[in-house]
Amino acid sequence: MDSVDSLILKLHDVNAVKFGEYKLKSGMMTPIYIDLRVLVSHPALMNQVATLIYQKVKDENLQFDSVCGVPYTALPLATIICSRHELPMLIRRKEAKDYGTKKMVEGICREGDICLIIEDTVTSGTSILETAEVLYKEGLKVTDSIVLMDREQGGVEMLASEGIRLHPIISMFKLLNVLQAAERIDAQTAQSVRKFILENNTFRPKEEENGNGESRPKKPCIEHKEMTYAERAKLPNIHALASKLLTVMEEKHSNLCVSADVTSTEELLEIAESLGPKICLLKTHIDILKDFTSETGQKLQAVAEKHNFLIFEDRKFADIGNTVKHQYEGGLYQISSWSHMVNAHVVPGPGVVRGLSAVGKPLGRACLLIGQMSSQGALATGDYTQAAVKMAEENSDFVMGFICGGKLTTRPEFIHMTPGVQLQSGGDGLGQQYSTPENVIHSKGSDVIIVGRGILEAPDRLKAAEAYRKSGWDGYTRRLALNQQ
Ligand code: 5BU
Repeated sequence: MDSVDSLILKLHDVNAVKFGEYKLKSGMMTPIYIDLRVLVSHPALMNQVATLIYQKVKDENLQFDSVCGVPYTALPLATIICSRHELPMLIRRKEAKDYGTKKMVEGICREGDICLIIEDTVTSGTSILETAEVLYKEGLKVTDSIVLMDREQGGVEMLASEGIRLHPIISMFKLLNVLQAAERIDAQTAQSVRKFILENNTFRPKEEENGNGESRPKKPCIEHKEMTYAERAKLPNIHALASKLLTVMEEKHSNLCVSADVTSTEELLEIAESLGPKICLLKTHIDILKDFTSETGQKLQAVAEKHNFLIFEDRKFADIGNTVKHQYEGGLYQISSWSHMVNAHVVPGPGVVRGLSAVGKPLGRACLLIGQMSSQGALATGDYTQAAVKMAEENSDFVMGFICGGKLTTRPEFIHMTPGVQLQSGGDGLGQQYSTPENVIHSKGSDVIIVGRGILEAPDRLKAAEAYRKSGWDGYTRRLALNQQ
C-alpha cells in the first residue's frame, strides 16, 4: 500500500480524523475535523509523518536555510526533522516574553535566509501566513511550506497569492477516497464532506490593485488537478490554434513568447532564426519596421515553420468591426496573411471580434482579447476585464485566449498570455511594470510569458532567452506539481 494511504488509515485509527459536527478555529462548522494534536501520543506515527515531510523536501527539491514549525502541533514534527537531518531550526513564540530579549523567534535569524515552514493542518492558510509574517520581521524569507493535511479550502491559493508555495502531503479529497475505499466511511458521508469542502472555499482574491496596475483575477489563480498543456491541447472544445500552440509548448518545453520589438526586417528575422528553438511564439509590432515588404511576412512564416513556433502580431485592434476587417486584411501589412494570431481591445464591443473573425476564421487564425494591461494606471480592470472574459466565452470559435496579468477564467481551453515580464520586477520609467516569470506563471496562473527588452537588451540574447524559457517552464512544472496531488 502507498505510504500516504497507510498513513491516512493510521490517522483514522488514532482518531485524528473525525466525522460529525465540529467548529473550526474560524468559527465555521465542519462535518470533518482533523485533530493532529493526538500525534504526540503515537511516536511511531510521528516518525512516519516526519519521514513523509522530509520526503517532500527531497521530491520538490526545496531550498532553505532553516525550518520552523507552526506552534504547537507542528513544533515536534519540525524538531524530529531538524534533529534527524541536522538542519537549523527556529521556534516561533506565540507571545513575546515580558523579560529578557523579548524575541518572537528563537534561533539564529540571518537577514535574507530562507525558512521552510511546517504545519499540521491548513484550512485557509492564515496560520502559516501569521508565522511567515513573524519571520519576515526578523529579515527572513519564506518561499515554501509543507503541510501534512490540506483541507482543500483555499489555503494553497491564498498562500500562493502571498508568494508562498504550499506543498500538502495529504489532501482532503485523497483522504476521503482512501477512507471510503477502505470502508471506514460510507459513500454518503464522503459525498457530504466533498460537497462541504467545495462549497466552503475560504480564498477570496483581493479585488484591489496589486501594485502592478492589474486587478487580481476574480477566481483563484490555481485550481486543483490542473490540466497539463498537453491535456488542454486535446480538449474537444478548444480552438485549433490554441491546441497547436499548447502542443508546441509541450514539445519544446517552452511557454516563452519573445516580443521582437525591433525596427528592421533583418534584425527581426535574425531574432526569429536564433531564438526560434527557445520559443513557442514570436510577437511582432510590424508597424515599427522601417523596411517592411510583403516578403517580410513570408520569410517570417518560413522561419516559424522551420523552428516550430507561431506568430502573433500585437496589433491591438480597437475599432468598429468594418474598419478592423480592413486593417486586418489589407493595407500595407496584410496581417491576416502571415500572422497566426492578433489581439484586440474589447472597448468597441463584440463587433471588433466579429469583424476580425470574418477575415481570420476562414484562414484558421485566432484572436486574443486584452483583458488587462501591464502598464501603470491601465483602465482595463474589474468589470472591464470581466466583460472581456464574457466576450471571449461568447466568441470562442475565434477567440483563443487573453492578454492579462494572470489567469482570468478557469476554462482550460483559453490561453492566458502575460506581457511585462523580466527576471527582476520593476518598471521602465514609461509606465511599463514588470513581474517575474515565476510570479506570472506559478502564482498568477498565466500560461505564456511575453518578454521583450529582458531578452533584446541582454548582452547575449540566446542565453537570456534560455534563462526566461527555463524560468517560465519551471514555474509551470511547479504549479502543476502543487496542483496534482
Ligand atoms: P518589454 O520590452 O518586455 O517591456 O515589451 C513588452 C511588449 O509587450 C511590448 O511589445 C508591448 O507593446 C507589449 N505589451 C505590454 O507590454 N503590455 C500590455 O499590456 C500589452 C502589450 Br496588451
